[in-house]
Formats: sequence, C-alpha cells, structure tokens
Amino acid sequence: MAVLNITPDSFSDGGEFYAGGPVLDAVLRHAESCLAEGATLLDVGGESTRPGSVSISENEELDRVIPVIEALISRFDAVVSVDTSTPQVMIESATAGARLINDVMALQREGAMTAALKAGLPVCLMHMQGTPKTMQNQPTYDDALNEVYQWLMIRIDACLGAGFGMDQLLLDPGFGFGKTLPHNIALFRGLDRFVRTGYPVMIGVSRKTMIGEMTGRPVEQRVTGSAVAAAIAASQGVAIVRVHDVAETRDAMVVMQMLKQVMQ
Ligand code: YH5
Repeated sequence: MAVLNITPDSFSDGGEFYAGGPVLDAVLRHAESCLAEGATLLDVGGESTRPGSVSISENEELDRVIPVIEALISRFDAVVSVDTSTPQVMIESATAGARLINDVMALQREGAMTAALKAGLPVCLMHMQGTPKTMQNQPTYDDALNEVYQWLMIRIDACLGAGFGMDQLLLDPGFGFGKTLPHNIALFRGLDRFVRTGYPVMIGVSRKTMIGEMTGRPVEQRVTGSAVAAAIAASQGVAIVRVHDVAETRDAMVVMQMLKQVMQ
C-alpha cells in the first residue's frame, strides 16, 4: 500500500500534493509511479495523524480527499483506500470509488461505525493510545502486546455486533501511535498473534521514529530500515504494509519471499 498524503505538512512529500487544495497532476504522477513500482493499493489521506498534529474540518478533509479519489479511480485500475476517521468522508469516498477505509481511530469517532456500515466497505481498525496531538507525550502500558491485542479484539466485537461481517475487518497494532520503541518492538515481536486471529493484518512502520531510533537516521534516510522491517513483517504473515517507498519495499519483500521459500 502506497501512502498518498494530501496535506500541507506532510513529512514525506513536503506538501507537494497540496497547495491550498489538492495538486491533482502531481498526485496522479506520483500514484502512477507507485503502481509501476509494485503498489497494489493507494491510501489517500487528507488529515495528518503525525505526532503533534491537530484535526481539520470535515469540509476541508472532503475537499482534499474526494477529488483525488475520483481522479485516481477514473485514471487507474487500482484499489483506493481512504485514510480517514470522519463519517462523511467515509461515505463520500465510497461513492467516489474507494474500496477500503483505513481508520486510525478504529471507528470510535461519533457516527463513524454507522457511516462505515452505510459505505459498505471493509475497515482497517488501528490501535492508538491517546490522540495524535498528545500520544507521544508519555505512552504507558503494563504489557503493550496484550493490551493492544485485547483492545483490538474488543473493537472487532463492537464491529461484528454493529453488523460488520468478519470478512470486512482488518487489524493494525498502530506502530508509533502512543508507543515508545520498546512498545513498538514488543508489538513487532508479537505480530504473529495478530496474524493468527485470521483477520488480515496491516502495518505502517515506513520512515517512522522507531526506524530512526533503531538506525540513528533522520526521516529522509530511513528507507532501507523501513524496507527491512516491512519484509520481516510480511515474512510473519502481515498482509498489507503501508509504505512511502514502494520500489525499495517491493525489492525487500521479493527477496525475502524468494529466499524464505528455499531456506531449510
Ligand atoms: C499506520 O501505522 N500511520 S500516518 C510519523 C513518522 C513517519 C510516518 C516521522 N497512518 C499508519 O505514517 N494507518 C499512518 O515519523 C496509518 N497504520 C495505518 N493503518 C503516520 C505515519 C508517520 C508518522
């Protein structure tokens, strides 16, 4: 899954896809390279969820995301996912042709569960401790793996109770969302536990602080570290990796997969 951030502050694209509104030709060119490099999903987001970020209005988010989804769908034969926690954005994205909702708030925003059901799309439920504004201030767990796992199981039950089918739900432990490096490592070590639920597991570690902490690299030099982490996650059965650097991640995953097949 390739990240397409339609935000002014995006660390990955330097606001390249946003200048008072979405810059469609730049987005389309970038999407085209991501697909050529091996991406099968495009994740379109208008609201930044980086540590310290604050939320935007519903209308602002709609204006950023909907024209991009429409343009991508009309131009490419790609599966588009919408990175949103906002009910109306879920509904209008579905109408525009999106086929997956990636919600870092796991449908906890008022009206989101109903909206996602109405949209009729599968949803990736992600764990976060706190809110993007404050989540990295002082993340605390007794046992990060157990707590994240149990929290996601409760969200799944809530979704199944509300009318979702088992085949409409994906899980994400939410690397970096209210987690320190030891928490992230405990979750990575326990990825198999999420995989064994049978729900497809999605993760995002691309360019994140945990990669920076492990390598000692600034954000623009975290491509290799991120690709290695993605490949190891895939070797553990993770179904979808959300990444900025598609070509490098694809190579890491192809080599991992081919060599894994011939090992012992
Ligand atoms: C995720 O893990 N992450 S947005 C801070 C960084 C680097 C990257 C500089 N949306 C996820 O990519 N959706 C984001 O440090 C996500 N899982 C799912 N499902 C944060 C991001 C980032 C933040």
